[in-house]
Amino acid sequence: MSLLLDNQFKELPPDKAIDTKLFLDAVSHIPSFFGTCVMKSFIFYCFALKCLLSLSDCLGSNVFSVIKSDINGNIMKIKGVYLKDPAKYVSLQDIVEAEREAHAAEWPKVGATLALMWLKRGLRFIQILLQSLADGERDENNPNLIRVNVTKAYEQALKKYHGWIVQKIFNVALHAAPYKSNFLKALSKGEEVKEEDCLINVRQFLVNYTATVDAIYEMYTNLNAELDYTV
Ligand code: 0SG
Repeated sequence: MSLLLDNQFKELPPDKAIDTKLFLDAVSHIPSFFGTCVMKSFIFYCFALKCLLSLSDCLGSNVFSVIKSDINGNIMKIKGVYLKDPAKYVSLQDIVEAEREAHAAEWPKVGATLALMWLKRGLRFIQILLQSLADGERDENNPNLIRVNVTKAYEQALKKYHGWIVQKIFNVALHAAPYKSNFLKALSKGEEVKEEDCLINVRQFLVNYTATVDAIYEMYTNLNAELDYTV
């Protein structure tokens, strides 16, 4: 069975309200994915770099754990607000609107509104990466690399929010991106699945996932909650 289809996002209702609990359940599986596929390949890359260049402390050895804890931190922050009053915060929009009322001076750079602002960018990155793979976009000279797909996702979802230093860190991480075959195998929970069969699951997963990410972006636009500062 596919890791993605085990953790599918739910279909949105007609008003596109995103149920907070269902959303938190679905995104909670994302950080653990770093332990299976991305981390393994990165640790191998750093080990090789270390051997080759005798680097005592590989520059990027912590990049994926930083990303993992960043995403985890976003999720925990939203969950923390939700658990204070689940009946009040049924949808993500309930949370963002309540914070707008409660923290008018700092909003939207505050609380779960800020956490969701960043989380949605990571989710968009994953969406564009998966969509690009599902669409068969590839480097014809290196068809088992996913760098073109990762770069496309980064440029469209994250780059404009990153200053020079973080963009350089991305370049290091890019070279540690797993091979497509390993990436798809991890999505299939380690099973040997034909690429096309795995991509069928990816396309299926993307239906509700994309609708959810789009709805969060739409909400931020409608509430004028988007910020474009860089880190
Ligand atoms: C398969 C190969 C994958 C390659 C992936 C490369 C991805 C890009 C690498 C870039 C490394 C980014 C590392 C982290 C950067 C963070 O600084 C930024 C900004 O983080 C926010 O900063 C926090 O998330 C906020 O936390 S909050 O919950 O408390 O609100 C807050 O701290 C904010 C600053 O606050 S403020 O100054 O405004 O007060 N984070 C990002 O850029 C998001 C990165 C997401 C990457 C997703 C990659 C997914 C890969 C999936 C692979 C399947």
